[in-house]
Amino acid sequence: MAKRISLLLLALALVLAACGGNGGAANAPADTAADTAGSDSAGTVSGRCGDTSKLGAELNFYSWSDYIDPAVLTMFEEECGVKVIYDTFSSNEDLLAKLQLGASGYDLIVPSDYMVAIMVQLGLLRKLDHANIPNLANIDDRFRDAPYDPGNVYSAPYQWGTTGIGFDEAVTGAAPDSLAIFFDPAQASQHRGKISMLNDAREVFGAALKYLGYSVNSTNEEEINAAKALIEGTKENIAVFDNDTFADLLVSGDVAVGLGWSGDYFQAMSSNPDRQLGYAIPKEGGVVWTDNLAVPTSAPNPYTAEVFINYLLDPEIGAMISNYTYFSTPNKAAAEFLLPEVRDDPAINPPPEVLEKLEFIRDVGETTLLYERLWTEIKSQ
Ligand code: SPD
Repeated sequence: MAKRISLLLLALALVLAACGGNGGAANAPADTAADTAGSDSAGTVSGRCGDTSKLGAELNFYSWSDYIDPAVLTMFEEECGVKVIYDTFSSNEDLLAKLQLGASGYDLIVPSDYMVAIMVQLGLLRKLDHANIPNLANIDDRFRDAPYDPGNVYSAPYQWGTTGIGFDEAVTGAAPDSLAIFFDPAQASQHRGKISMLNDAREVFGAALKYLGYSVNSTNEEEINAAKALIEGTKENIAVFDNDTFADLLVSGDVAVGLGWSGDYFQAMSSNPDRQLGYAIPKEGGVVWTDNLAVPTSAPNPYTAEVFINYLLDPEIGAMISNYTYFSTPNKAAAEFLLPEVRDDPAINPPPEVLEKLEFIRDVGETTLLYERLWTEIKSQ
């Protein structure tokens, strides 16, 4: 269904492009930092492509796997003449490492909440020129003043979701609703070798901390060490720590239960309606997150990146993305174009009483090093 709507919108975009809506920019030079002011007086295009005379021929987009409807990339290329090269990373920490290595060539990246804060502090992100992103007006108020970037100075929210329990009820017998399935030895050992966990220190520590009744952002060494002991205690039950294929592993039957990101599990559930796959937000609470569009300081094509951000924040494009990823959209104006199954599922768009139990991962400053050291110890045992 989602794919059919994508194709329809793609066909519409091709017709508009053929009618001369926005000229292509395949021969336009790469834009420069000095070239990023709003529209010029001569050649302004009032459409989804900004001022095409300023667009680069290519845009290097560095994001998570399975995180956009590929039809959106084709549509942008057909409409605006910019080829989007989509490359993927697996974790915020991998993304940070890549940027810290120096000029990455990436024009647009997708860090999560706490990583935006870290990157801003390190001077790795460029301020956004809001004049080039009028669709920021489509963003729901609650995403406008996030503590990691008040006023969206450096970032625009892209998708949000939760971290929870994906399961195959045909194997688990009942729908698990507690983190005990991972951390209670009696329960976890029933699925020995059939459990997956995210390959992400803050996420896995966050789950263990929450199970113990602590904050996912604990900076208390005793609490963090107790969480470490819990993770070590269940390590023999874990088949794999993975951020990219955990939902596929559930589908293939290689794992029976996992800690993973909501939309990835929902994509798997939607593609396998005959299976008893499910997703639950842990009753103890857990992690809620927002991933954001941001332009690295070193981006070769910042203007093109901002035009593409604006394109992604278009209401119909925003809906196309969520209808494909099954993650939630922060784009209020997209709501009317969402598939009912995406818009109305309380596990995809949790009600306030569930959201209350969830926490955003925050930058914990120097304690980050402690989490990383303990994580390395856990992984290397
Ligand atoms: N397959 C796309 C997954 C995107 C998940 N990003 C969430 C990061 C939360 N820390």
